[in-house]
Amino acid sequence: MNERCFVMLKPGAINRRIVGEVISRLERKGLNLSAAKMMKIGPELAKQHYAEHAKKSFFKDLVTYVTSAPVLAMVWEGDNCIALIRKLVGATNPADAVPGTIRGDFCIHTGLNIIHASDSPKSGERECALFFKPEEIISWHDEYTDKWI
Ligand code: IDP
Ligand code: MG
Repeated sequence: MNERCFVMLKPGAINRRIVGEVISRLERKGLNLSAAKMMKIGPELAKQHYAEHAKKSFFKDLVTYVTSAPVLAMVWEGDNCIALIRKLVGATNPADAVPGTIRGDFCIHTGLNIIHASDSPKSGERECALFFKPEEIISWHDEYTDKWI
């Protein structure tokens, strides 16, 4: 179980009081939460995090949105967890996100889609390292439940 996914609940998730609901979905899947912190991120970190989108038309609005209010930054772990989490999160555009997915159930606008999740193991490692010090990520196992998940 060494794949790590960086998940960030964007300001809308905090503001709308659905943090518990979203975390609950990832927990019920059987994934392990190994780091979490509330952060008010600044433009530097936001730009680094979304560097791949620097030239896109929505970049400025995206940085403004994620720096506008607190976010919840998290690391989740589990076998194949990036693909599993992306499936639970749903398509980027809420209009394409299937009901039952997080974006399918809680979002209307692409630019306000409430949750970020890494899209590959490589970006997972990069993003976890950007937001957390190594000692802040507490990987854990439970012999009893691991056997059943
Ligand atoms: P992802 O979050 O599903 O990985 P990306 O393409 O990596 O999607 O885009 C990062 C974020 O940028 C999206 O979650 C969304 O908030 C925002 N975004 C992407 N495309 C658009 C767009 O066409 N208009 C407005 N915002 C966008
Ligand atoms: Mg992305």
